[in-house]
Amino acid sequence: MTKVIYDEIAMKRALTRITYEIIENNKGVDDLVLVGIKTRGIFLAERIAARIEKLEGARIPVNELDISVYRDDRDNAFPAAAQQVSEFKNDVTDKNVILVDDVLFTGRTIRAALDGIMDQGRPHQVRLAVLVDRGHRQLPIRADFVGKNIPTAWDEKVAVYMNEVDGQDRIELE
Ligand code: 3GP
Ligand code: 5GP
Ligand code: MG
Repeated sequence: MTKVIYDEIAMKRALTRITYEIIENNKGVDDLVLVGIKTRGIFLAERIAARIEKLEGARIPVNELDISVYRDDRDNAFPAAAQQVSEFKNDVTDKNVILVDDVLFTGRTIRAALDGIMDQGRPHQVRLAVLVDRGHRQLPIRADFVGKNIPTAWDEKVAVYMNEVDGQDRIELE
């Protein structure tokens, strides 16, 4: 059985609200840098940046982060030192970083992402924006900006579809 969490319109509204919250919480957009995690976090970060540009007239940089090198549970086929870490386009030192991902679950991805960010500079602050928080944290990590909190069973799955990769905007609980 699947349950629709967000249709296209509700997803738009959630992203617009999160964008307003980010601007208000940051007291403007000075020193803001967005970091999107791998596939869908990057598209979400780009959507937030587009909204900020509309509202504030400022183009906020979006950087891409692939956290697979930093995971604590990855298969250690290659030593971390030999793996390619792609550099951000922007320096994050002294910046207010907003880390963006689609789903927050155990928190291990975010812990790894923090390693990835710190490898590239020393931000003034890092805050987290996610579209869905599905619970089951295994680390002391929480999101600052949340689309929706969805209580889930451990083995349930939140399916996130985004236009950029899936041809539609929709979130379902499976
Ligand atoms: P994403 O790159 O768009 O975030 O982890 C690889 C992909 O699989 C991710 O896509 C993620 O959304 C999706 N995925 C779906 N269910 C799960 C899950 O339970 N755990 C993890 N790690 N990824 C999941
Ligand atoms: P965590 O590291 O917090 O356990 O999981 C977060 C990462 O795994 C996110 O990048 C997210 O994409 C993915 N993930 C975990 N659970 C789900 C889920 O139910 N649905 C989707 N779409 N992604 C998930
Ligand atoms: Mg993700």
